[in-house]
Amino acid sequence: MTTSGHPQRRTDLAELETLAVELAREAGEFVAQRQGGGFGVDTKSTSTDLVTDVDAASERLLRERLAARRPDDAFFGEEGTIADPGGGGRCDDPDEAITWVVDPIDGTVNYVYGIPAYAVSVAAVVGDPHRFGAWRPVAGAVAQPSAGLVFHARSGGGAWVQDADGVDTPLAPTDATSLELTLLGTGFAYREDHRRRQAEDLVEILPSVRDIRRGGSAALDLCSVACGRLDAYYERGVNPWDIAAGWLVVTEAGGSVCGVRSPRPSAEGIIASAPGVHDALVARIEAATRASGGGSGQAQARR
Ligand code: LIP
Repeated sequence: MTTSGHPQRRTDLAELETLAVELAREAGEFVAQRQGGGFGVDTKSTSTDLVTDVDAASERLLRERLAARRPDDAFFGEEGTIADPGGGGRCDDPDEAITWVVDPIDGTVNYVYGIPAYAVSVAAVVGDPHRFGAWRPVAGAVAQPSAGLVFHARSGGGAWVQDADGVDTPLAPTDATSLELTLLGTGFAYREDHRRRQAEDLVEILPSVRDIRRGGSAALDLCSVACGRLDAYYERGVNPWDIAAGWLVVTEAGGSVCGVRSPRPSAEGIIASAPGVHDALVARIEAATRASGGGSGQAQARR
């Protein structure tokens, strides 16, 4: 059993992981049943930043389940559900304060277009998830409903993918060591100025790697690095709900994760990769982003 060290409140990280798997799978099945059906679609930060009635309903479902099962924990959802029954005081101790950081549908544009590459991400984090650099995941799960899979991990417990029959298989990144042979996933923010700068970054990076893949879900891209479907992934302007669970799945699988010019993922972005290409990729991305004008200017909010 993986537990934190606090003598009074021994949080069982395995219990958090099991709960994350159960809820990610339930919410994943909930949204999959509704894809292709009639649902309302609205926009958020830009005309291309979509949210559906199903995103909101999935977040309500996850909030209800977690309020019942973990009533003292905080909640931070992409679609605006924020709860903090413990009254804040976020610290780095899993026994003091857990916040559930949730993306009820990651890859909403794919979901609306009927593309199967979307996910539900459920992560238990310590610290303050409203401030990049001030939090870290300790357990989490990413459901890929179209494949019946749930990727999951907890600190110190390794990373796994569970199939529709509940059978767990361990995850490992590729043994890539050459940047020129690196298959690199990426994504783009919604704001026009950020997208232009991100495209300028790619002009510098693309000639240095094998090829680029743009899947449309940060959570699935991170899990792809963890299981070797990608050698690496980076994206500028991500949000905590996009990456919280996938970040842990990568590191527990033996992959490497950092931010852009920071040791932890930040509003500037996230870089995740097989360990053999990490240093070369980080150097390449940081050189490219300096050439294109530095940071994506991301406040931690919808991009
Ligand atoms: C998505 C991210 C993806 C990014 C997309 C979108 P959403 O999250 O997971 O990496 O490139 O533009 O932001 O908005 O579907 O939850």
